[in-house]
Amino acid sequence: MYKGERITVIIPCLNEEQGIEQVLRRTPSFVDQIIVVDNGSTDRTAEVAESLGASVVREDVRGYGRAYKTGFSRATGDIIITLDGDHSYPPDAISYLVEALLHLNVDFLNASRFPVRDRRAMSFKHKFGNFVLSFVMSLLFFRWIRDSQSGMWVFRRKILAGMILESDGMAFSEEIKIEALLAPEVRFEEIAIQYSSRLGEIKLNPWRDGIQNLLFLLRKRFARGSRHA
Ligand SMILES: Nc1nc2c(ncn2[C@@H]2O[C@H](COP(=O)(O)OP(=O)(O)O)[C@@H](O)[C@H]2O)c(=O)[nH]1
Ligand SMILES: [Mg+2]
Repeated sequence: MYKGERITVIIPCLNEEQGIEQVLRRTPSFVDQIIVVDNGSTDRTAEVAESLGASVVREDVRGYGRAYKTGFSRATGDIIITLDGDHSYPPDAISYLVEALLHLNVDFLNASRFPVRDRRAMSFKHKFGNFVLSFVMSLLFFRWIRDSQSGMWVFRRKILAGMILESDGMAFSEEIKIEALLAPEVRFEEIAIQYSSRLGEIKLNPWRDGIQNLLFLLRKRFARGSRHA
């Protein structure tokens, strides 16, 4: 509980036994519910997460977006915070982000990884790809967004009811931000966090996921753009 608000943390994991341990050890004690969505891991992710007090939900259908949708269906908090299980996003920033959500009086706060302060955290190729995706999203949706691919968001659970979330893959990250931006009643802000190098093996396939995310943006804009109009 934080200032009267129930807090749920959701972490999608595909073979993150190393990272999830660090993430859970550093998650603040005011968090009421921690959901680890185990996306068919073959390592000790589920055991480690359970032993550190998380509720582990298994989702056998692979996919980052799919894992989140399963996690959301179990969440009971007023405020939801998401992050990767690889310890690249800072669990220490959870209190700062929740405080900022309340202080700024917004409904969706995107934690931006840029500018990246730790040189080892992101390659030039990834920075460039992220820039292109964020730039295109900004142009298509008429709102400057610095980090369309960030996996750390803080938002009021009630806003999910008005969202149409179709992506089961990596494009889920941009989709939830687009849905938040398009809803007139949802106040959206972005705030900087420190991003660091992940533990364990990367699951992202930069070319495949980058191109898919770009195509997804275009489809979302032109196939569904008039929905909120
Ligand atoms: N790519 C991918 N990631 C998944 C899946 N299920 C859960 N994840 C988790 O989603 C998070 C993001 O993946 P990651 O490799 O860190 O991608 P990046 O942060 O964009 O470089 C990690 O915590 C993964 O373990 C899945 O099916 N595919
Ligand atoms: Mg990651």
